[in-house]
Amino acid sequence: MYMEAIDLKTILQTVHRVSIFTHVRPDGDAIGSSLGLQRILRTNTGLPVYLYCPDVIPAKYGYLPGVEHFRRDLEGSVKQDLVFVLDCSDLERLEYLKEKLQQHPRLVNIDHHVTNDFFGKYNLVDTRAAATGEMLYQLSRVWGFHVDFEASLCLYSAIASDTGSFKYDNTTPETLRITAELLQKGIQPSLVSQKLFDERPYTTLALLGEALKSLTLEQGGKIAWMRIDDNGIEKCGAKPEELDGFVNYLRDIENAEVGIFFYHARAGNTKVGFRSKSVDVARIASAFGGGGHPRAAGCTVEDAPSTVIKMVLNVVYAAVDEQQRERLIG
Ligand SMILES: [Mn+2]
Repeated sequence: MYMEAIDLKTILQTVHRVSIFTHVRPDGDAIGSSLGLQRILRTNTGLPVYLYCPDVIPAKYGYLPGVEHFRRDLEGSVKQDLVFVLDCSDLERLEYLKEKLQQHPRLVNIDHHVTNDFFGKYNLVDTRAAATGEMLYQLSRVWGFHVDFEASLCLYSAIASDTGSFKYDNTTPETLRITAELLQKGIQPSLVSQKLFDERPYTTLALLGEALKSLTLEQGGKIAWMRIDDNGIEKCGAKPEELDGFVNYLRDIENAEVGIFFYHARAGNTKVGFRSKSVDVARIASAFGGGGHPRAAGCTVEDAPSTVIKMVLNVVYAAVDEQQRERLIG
């Protein structure tokens, strides 16, 4: 990482502009890293730094300084720029924005995903880093650049976001050492965690209340599920995207192995979200044409709502049964 960091510092002295790109459906690391790097480069080099993301930035990140700088379309040509692509395992993550970047002679790939395909001219990939924000702090150190309060708030938010508030296993001693240095700039951890994890619109809570009315436990509490439809969402004055994360409450129920959330859309399909503690739900979702990770997956099924629920529950019952059997044998 550091060899490349030194080359990059030299390149920074020869370019007139910098552009920073980050991925579609941006998360706290994508947004915080981009804003942090923009701030660090602006204050230490005086160069103009442009920020691009193919999606709208969710409103909850509005507290981050400079968040209004993100654009969805290119500002002029990026041919002569030094280009940073942050938190992306491959260029596909930039969707339509990737076109101007293929074969770019000064493309810098900074990322921490194990699946990174080294698409850059310069590749700073550290899979042990908890967040891209953590890598950027280290990079600023190597460059000898000052990280001010605003940049620290952005990088702290990036790290807090990707570590789930420092509670996932990617949180290393080095993560906490870097976080300690960021805190010294005057960050208020409670404010960041409130914005990133705790605060939600009133309508989201009303919607959760509505969905909870359908909460059902099956198979001795090993399966927990609930459902909602568009009428229920409208009744609460909420939007479908506010359902994000509801399925986690189901998995978090004591003794539940699998949580399933059904959203019946007016268009006639049902979006099914799965979370599990030990059952492979990616396999279940893929049986219905969906996919995901072993502990978090989803699919969309076109059938009558009650039929979808019955079909999905049957498959989950079988998977939970099979796992119980394996436990008894093993
Ligand atoms: Mn990340």
